[in-house]
Amino acid sequence: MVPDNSLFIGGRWIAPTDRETVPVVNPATGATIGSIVDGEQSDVDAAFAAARDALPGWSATSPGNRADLLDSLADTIHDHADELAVLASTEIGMPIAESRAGQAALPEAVLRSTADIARSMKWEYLDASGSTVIREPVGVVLGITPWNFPVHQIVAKLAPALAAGCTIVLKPAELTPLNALFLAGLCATAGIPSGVVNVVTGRGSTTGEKLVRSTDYDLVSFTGSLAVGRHIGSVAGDRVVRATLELGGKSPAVVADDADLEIAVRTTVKNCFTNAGQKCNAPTRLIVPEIDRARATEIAVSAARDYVLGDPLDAATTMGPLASPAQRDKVLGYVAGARSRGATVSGGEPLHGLFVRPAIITDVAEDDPVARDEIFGPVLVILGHRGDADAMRIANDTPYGLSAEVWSSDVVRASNLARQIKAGQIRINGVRTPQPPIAPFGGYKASGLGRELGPFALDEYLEVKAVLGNHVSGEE
Ligand code: TXE
Repeated sequence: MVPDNSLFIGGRWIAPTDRETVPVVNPATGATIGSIVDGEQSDVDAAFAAARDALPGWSATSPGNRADLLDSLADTIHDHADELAVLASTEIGMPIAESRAGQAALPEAVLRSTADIARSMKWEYLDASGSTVIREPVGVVLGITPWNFPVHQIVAKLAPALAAGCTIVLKPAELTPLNALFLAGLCATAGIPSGVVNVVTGRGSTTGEKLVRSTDYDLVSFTGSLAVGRHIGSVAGDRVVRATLELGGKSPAVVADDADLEIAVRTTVKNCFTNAGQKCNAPTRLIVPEIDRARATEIAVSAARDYVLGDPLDAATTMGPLASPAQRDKVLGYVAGARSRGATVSGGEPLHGLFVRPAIITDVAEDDPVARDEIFGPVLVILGHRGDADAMRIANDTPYGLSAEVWSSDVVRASNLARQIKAGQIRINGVRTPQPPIAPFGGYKASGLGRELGPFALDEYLEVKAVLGNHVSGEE
């Protein structure tokens, strides 16, 4: 269903013959599983032209019809859930159970909930001032996505964009382009009109840069690193084009002194090590009462030792490889750095290929790089606090603000703590994955701009027009 070296533009597979190709590699085995073309300027122009041509027809379709097509795409994803999950595990190395939940079931749920939101939204209404308020699509969207949750991250952009009446050009990560192309095929199967969804593959520094520098889009929605997000945001800002940015995190899991330490620590380890820790909202800083730090470390170390690393397609595997040599080297570098600065490190050893044992690190300064930087790997840092106020200080002492977790046996206390944390999504007492499809997702501070999922996501893709004076003659 995914032809090699092809782009999906204007509802057709285009296979340019004069482009550089980039291999797609299974990180668990090192085997090449396909290849993609590095899209050139002419591909970029063709994709935006197709999206621009499709815009008038698609935006004129009624919100109800668009919602029906999103449901149809959800049905199609449901029918192909196994293929999507296997492809995600093969491209990124994610254990198959995680792929099924996050790369098939969650995208399906996001599409269905977005369709419901579109049906119940007030697209046009008369407000108290007598103005007619009209919601209109922003226009052509450029969506640039990373590799860590390849299907979900695309659908989190595609669903609200299409519901709003926008058309989209997608540039998936070069590590996981096959998922995006497969999804494009599913869009066609679901009956989404030609040109509404287009996929241009290629590397970030080449194809991505050409897409971002184009003047043919009206909104860019990016998920990825802070550095690239800053760059894309500045290009968009310069052109006064809307940008939504979903960037990194260094999320805290705060454990109050009345929490069940064992459950809190074990759940945090599990949440942190999903997808081998390559998760922007992973709780990577476990902040426990200082008096409990040694015990918390023991529990975490024992939980980390239970991980079974191996073939992501084997149901017994609980952790796959890291996604690329760059990710593995980054993780090993941080672990070695912490060790050299006197930290106590358990795990973190490289195994064969891109496999790395999960690491639990403690006895580090709060401003140590392992406690401050987004590592994006299976590394959990344990810090001690001296009461709720101190825990809040540590939790908020980060440039990021994507998510957080709070643990307390007193729900009122937990909820008070949640309100004090500057982050876009906070989970109390292990209310956990899967991400509810309508809970807003996005960051405070350097974690980004805007929100994905739920009604707020739709607003990102809509302009609001107020038409004042409803008298045909123009009289008062
Ligand atoms: O991300 P990039 P990478 C963080 C995480 C990870 C680090 C590097 O810390 O270790 O980023 O990962 C495209 N113009 N996150 O290098 O480079 C690129 O092709 C246009 C957190 O993979 O940000 C891909 O499609 N596009 C994060 C996408 O941007 C460009 C998820 C993301 O790649 C571009 C991923 C350019 N100049 C990484 N340069 C999260 N928030 O979940 C790159 N791209």
